[in-house]
Amino acid sequence: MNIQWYPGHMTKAKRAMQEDIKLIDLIIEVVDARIPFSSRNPDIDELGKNKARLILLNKSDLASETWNDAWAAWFKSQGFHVVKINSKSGVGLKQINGVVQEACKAKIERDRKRGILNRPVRAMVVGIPNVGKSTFINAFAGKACAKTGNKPGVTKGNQWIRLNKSLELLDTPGILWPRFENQEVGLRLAFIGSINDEILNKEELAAELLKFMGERYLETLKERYDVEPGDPYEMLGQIARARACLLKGNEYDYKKAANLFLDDYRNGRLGRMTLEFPPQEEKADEATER
Ligand SMILES: Nc1nc2c(ncn2[C@@H]2O[C@H](COP(=O)(O)OP(=O)(O)OP(=O)(O)O)[C@@H](O)[C@H]2O)c(=O)[nH]1
Ligand SMILES: [Mg+2]
Repeated sequence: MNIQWYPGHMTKAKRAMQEDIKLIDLIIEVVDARIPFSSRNPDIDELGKNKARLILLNKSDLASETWNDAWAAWFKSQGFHVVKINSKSGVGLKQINGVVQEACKAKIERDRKRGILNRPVRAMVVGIPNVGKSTFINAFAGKACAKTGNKPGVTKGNQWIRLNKSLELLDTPGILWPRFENQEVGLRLAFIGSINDEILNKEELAAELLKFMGERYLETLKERYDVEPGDPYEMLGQIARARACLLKGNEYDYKKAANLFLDDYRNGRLGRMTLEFPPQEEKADEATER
């Protein structure tokens, strides 16, 4: 399966971000803790050069805690400020104000020297589609200011949200990049729901996720769907059987089983599952957490 999704609205959104970057002190990059590498848009480094940087490991409730910590340590070692959060429950949000002040220390000091008092930090919240940028902003603001939804492409344009006297946030539409250098990246983005489902073959996608999980998280599959390791399409058939996804004549409904399985994964019903690991530590641990 060759995955590519770069609709026109993303080109426009990127241009709008390039315009607004002049006003910005800090880039807050929201990534999905299940795929912290693949959910980073390489264009953001270019866009954000010379800006203070903060990475939010969001949806940390859907990824393994051990790996969340390993990723946080890795990003720190690369010079980023990092906070792991769950925007749905609010876990982790309290730390953010302090980290923002720390990340913007140089700017605050510069302002002070010029006699500018209390100019708010302006932060642009960026990331690929569906990682939870708008949910984070709402949770952090304590009220629903930005539209959210469990599909990619919900936010359509840039929107300023004045949080308080010391911080203003700019919500932006999720953007991808024109060509995935590696198809594994495209697949993982599709697994977590950052690619428009309408352009995907869901059965093939489910088979790919089953292939991966069969290697790393087989116990989970056995427990939930009574699946035996083997050919991914056979495994999908076993899910159809376990979940009574049947067509007329009792044939397996692979499409329905694929949708059900992907939906279970995306919503964390299979437990906390990290899909990629920081460099060096790839082989170190096989742990799953439920
Ligand atoms: N489990 C879990 N779900 C989350 C979390 N944060 C956001 N979500 C869900 O993820 C989905 C996408 O959230 P949005 O805030 O609309 O994502 P976005 O990044 O603004 O997406 P676009 O505007 O489309 O780019 C929603 O269904 C949220 O409820 C989290 O920390 N944990
Ligand atoms: Mg949004």
